[in-house]
Amino acid sequence: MSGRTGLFVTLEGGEGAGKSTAARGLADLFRAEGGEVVLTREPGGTPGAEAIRALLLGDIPLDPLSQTMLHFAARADHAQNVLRPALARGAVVICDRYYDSTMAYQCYGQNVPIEAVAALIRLIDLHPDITFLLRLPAAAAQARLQARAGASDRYEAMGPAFFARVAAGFEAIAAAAPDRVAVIDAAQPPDAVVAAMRAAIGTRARR
Ligand code: T5A
Repeated sequence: MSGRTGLFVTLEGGEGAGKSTAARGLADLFRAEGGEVVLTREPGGTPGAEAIRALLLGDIPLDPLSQTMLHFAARADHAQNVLRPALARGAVVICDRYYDSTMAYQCYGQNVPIEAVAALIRLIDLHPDITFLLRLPAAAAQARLQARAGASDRYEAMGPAFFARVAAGFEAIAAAAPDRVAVIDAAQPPDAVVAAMRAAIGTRARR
């Protein structure tokens, strides 16, 4: 992207893998090193995208293709109004989920055609410098979510077969893009997860 000098980091994985915890830890680490850090999430990150998030995580029935288009509607607003400007300013941008989640949840999980999502990814045309796939066995993720009380959203309410397809999707994405996607053992303590991410970033050139 023209004028881009920042670093775009995304975190991916299943429910309860520890993405939000790790994203906060990584942001703290970069802030301590100096420079601007933007910590954001998808779906969400702008007022419009947060409104779409409420619809997506709510319980109004929505066809999977409709969900896909809503995820990209939110993403387009987020990319245009938060991600691109922050990267142009030279910020480190840490985003909790991005387009790999659409591939994993909507394509692998809900049978939306991969080519449809690939076309939308090309349309947005903003790619992470590095993506962390936080890998955690399903039983461990379930234990973490049960320990954290709260109501289930649209996706958390899906069954184990759905989550197995999503996990397989993330593994396929990582295998297909080893230069971009780094797999992290998310069963480690939070500090170790953050340290592993920071070490992986340290070996990659900033644009
Ligand atoms: N979605 C999203 C799509 O279907 N398509 C898309 O394109 C996109 C972008 C978003 C939902 O939308 C779907 C995917 C999601 O279902 P969300 O609330 O943002 O909803 O969902 P998650 O990203 O899954 O958020 P969670 O909070 O459920 O999981 P996290 O962020 O992976 O886990 P976190 O950090 O909140 O931690 C969970 C618990 O584990 C503990 C934490 O303290 C917390 O209690 N924990 C650890 N415990 C031990 N060791 C560690 N290393 C730990 N890390 C965290």
